[in-house]
Amino acid sequence: MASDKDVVTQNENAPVKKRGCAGHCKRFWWVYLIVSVVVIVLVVVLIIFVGVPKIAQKKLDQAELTIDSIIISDTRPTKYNMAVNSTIRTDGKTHATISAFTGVMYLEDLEPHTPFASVEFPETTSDALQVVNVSQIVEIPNMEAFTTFNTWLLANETLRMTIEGDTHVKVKGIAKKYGVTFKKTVELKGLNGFHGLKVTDANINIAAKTNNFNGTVDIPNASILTIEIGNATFANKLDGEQIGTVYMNNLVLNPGINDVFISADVEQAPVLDAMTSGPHCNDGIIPFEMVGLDVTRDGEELEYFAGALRALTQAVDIPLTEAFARNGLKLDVSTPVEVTLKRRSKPLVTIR
Ligand SMILES: *[C@@H]1O[C@H](CO)[C@@H](O)[C@H](O)[C@H]1NC(C)=O
Ligand SMILES: *[C@@H]1O[C@H](CO)[C@@H](O)[C@H](O)[C@H]1NC(C)=O
Ligand SMILES: *[C@@H]1O[C@H](CO)[C@@H](O)[C@H](O)[C@H]1NC(C)=O
Ligand SMILES: *[C@@H]1O[C@H](CO)[C@@H](O)[C@H](O)[C@H]1NC(C)=O
Ligand SMILES: *[C@@H]1O[C@H](CO)[C@@H](O)[C@H](O)[C@H]1NC(C)=O
Ligand SMILES: CC(=O)N[C@H]1CO[C@H](CO)[C@@H](O)[C@@H]1O
Repeated sequence: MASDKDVVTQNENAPVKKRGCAGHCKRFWWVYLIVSVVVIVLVVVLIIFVGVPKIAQKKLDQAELTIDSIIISDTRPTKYNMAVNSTIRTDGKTHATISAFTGVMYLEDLEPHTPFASVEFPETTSDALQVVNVSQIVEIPNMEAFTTFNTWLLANETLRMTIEGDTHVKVKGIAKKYGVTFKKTVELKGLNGFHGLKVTDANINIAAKTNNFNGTVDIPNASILTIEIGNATFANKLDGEQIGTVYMNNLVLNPGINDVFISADVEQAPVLDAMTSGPHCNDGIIPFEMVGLDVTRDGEELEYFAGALRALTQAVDIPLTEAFARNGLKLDVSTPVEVTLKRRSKPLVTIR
């Protein structure tokens, strides 16, 4: 290198003889040859060691990842099975192979970025459309991080998740593999606090103290996740006081509307009070609240779901007039309305 530089420098400093070029070129042809070879080698080396990796990284960054569905199943206290069906789209102009790699997942909008899962991604190519489906056991690397992910998934309308891992790209025609980073942030729809949840069927047994309520809840799942939760229990609250326990056994949330059977042990006195006096005696729709207590599966605690359900207070309005009527308790909900109307000088309407 040093001698080449010297030669070039000499050349630059040499007085410019415009007419004597032919002779000069003949004498120093070997200098030009060496300089040309060095330049070509440098350019090739730059392309291979700087250009191609940069292009490879850029191409990888431009690739688009779509998560089509995620299934969380076989949930155990410290591990579960995660299946992900995803698609990677590129412009399809490069021919390259991306090595298999371990990708970690974390919430993009929560610092510090703490992985809640680690997933093995298979080797892929840079074809315009790549389907990447994985299914594997995930050992929970950080319980708090996974609980937080579930909390956000449950509470938020959307959440951003990043998948990141170091891998290698092999470009067709070049033997060398280049180190690149796979990093994609996707926006997932969350369960939005079960927004839109409603009880479509309610049954009461006024003669019993336990297991005296059951019904069907429609739980909307706006997300693309299927989650096997297990046996979940909730505190049933009325005016902020716990008056019972709600059970949802073998709870699995699928994308779309989920009809879930619930049963409960509920203290009847506060409910009867609410049905016969106070602001809800008119319509018989009682505004309960549900807060997560526990989640178990085959008797084992699933802390990462329980923590998420405890963080959410879910309002549930339950129409109870018909359920009481079926028990022979005709709580004439129109009575208080009539009383109000009678107090006025002329009755306006009769609400039935
Ligand atoms: C991925 O697709 C396959 C085939 O349609 C299906 O059997 C599997 O359950 C899907 N996995 C997920 C995570 O949706
Ligand atoms: C991968 O998932 C897609 C849906 O996302 C499905 O259509 C395809 O059949 C799956 N392939 C395999 C091999 O599971
Ligand atoms: C998601 O919900 C959590 C609380 O449940 C909140 O602290 C966080 O800011 C939300 N994040 C986004 C991105 O909405
Ligand atoms: C629901 O409750 C009603 C009234 O107590 C009862 O007759 C019915 O058997 C219960 N349904 C189930 C599936 O337990
Ligand atoms: C839920 O509880 C019921 C009744 O105790 C039990 O039969 C069932 O196996 C439990 N389900 C799970 C997923 O643990
Ligand atoms: C009520 C609701 O949010 N339903 C959505 C549940 O998830 C499916 C598929 O992800 C959507 O199509 C529904 O609109």
